[in-house]
Amino acid sequence: MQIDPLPRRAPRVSYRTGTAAGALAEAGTLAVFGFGSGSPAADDPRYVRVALESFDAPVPMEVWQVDAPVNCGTDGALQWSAGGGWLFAAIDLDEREHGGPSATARLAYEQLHRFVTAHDMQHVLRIWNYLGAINRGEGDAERYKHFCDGRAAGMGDFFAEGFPAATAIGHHGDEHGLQVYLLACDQPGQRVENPRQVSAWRYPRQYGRTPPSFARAMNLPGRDALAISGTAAVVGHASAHHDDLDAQLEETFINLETLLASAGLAAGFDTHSPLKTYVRHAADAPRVRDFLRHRLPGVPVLLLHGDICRSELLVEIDGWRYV
Ligand code: 3EB
Repeated sequence: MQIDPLPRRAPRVSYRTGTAAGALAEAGTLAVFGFGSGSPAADDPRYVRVALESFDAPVPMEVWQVDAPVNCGTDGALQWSAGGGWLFAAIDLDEREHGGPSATARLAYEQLHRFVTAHDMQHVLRIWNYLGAINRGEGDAERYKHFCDGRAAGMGDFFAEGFPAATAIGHHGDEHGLQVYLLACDQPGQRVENPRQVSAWRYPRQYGRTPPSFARAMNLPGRDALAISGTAAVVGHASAHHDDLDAQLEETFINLETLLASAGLAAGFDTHSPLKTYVRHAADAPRVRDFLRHRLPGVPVLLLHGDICRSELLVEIDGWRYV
């Protein structure tokens, strides 16, 4: 007789102020993220300092919570936590110790792959990647292209059935630092693509030797939330509105709404739809904030200083839509 799997309620993601220790002490806390050089240190495997500066004061932290007791630990360079069928894992590597961006990305993905497989949490649903100087180098020599090579090599055939949703952003911290963290589950999600955009893994050769390996979004196993990948002003495979911030924001919004429709969700974002917005130029942050306040009143938004992986793109948005 087939036994129905337990429903997996999506982790709740919030942005809030307060102390990391306080958030870590709450029941069901799977992960806490501090942003920027002013974020506190905390000696807990569930806590990660992300090397992106926030444009908000006080700087919010991001908190992930599940409806179950949570275990956590470290395993070599990995830190992890697990509860209720969900797994968080993070790795922070120094490129100088591993031979550059490609070899480091490969190692990070090999380690994460090994770990999720060993813990029966093979369904990697969502991944974030933060690397330094992402746009340095021309054409095929750009560091992002090397990252894409190493990521694909480290993934191997593990994602043969389809890629996770993802974000890849350039940070302004120690430029040799690569941070990768993920959310996995013991049940599969469902990938969502954007009909306005060429799937990233099918991008033509002009964007690099190795096309970026990610899905545009992921419906979580319980169908109660959509994890939205980094979304920018890409139409077809081309970047639209080079160097026009307002037009890129409008195009990004059309892409976000198209993704929601493609995922079978009602339109719009609400007070339970936390979004992260990555802004290339600090001088653009106030304008981006105004745009978001006007277009997404009441929606929790974290505004972060980061480089988008194509140098002509000025802004990118990722996040969550709960059903
Ligand atoms: C794009 O649409 C913009 O390499 O993991 C967005 C999300 C982008 C994820 C990645 C890249 C990635 O192609 C760039």
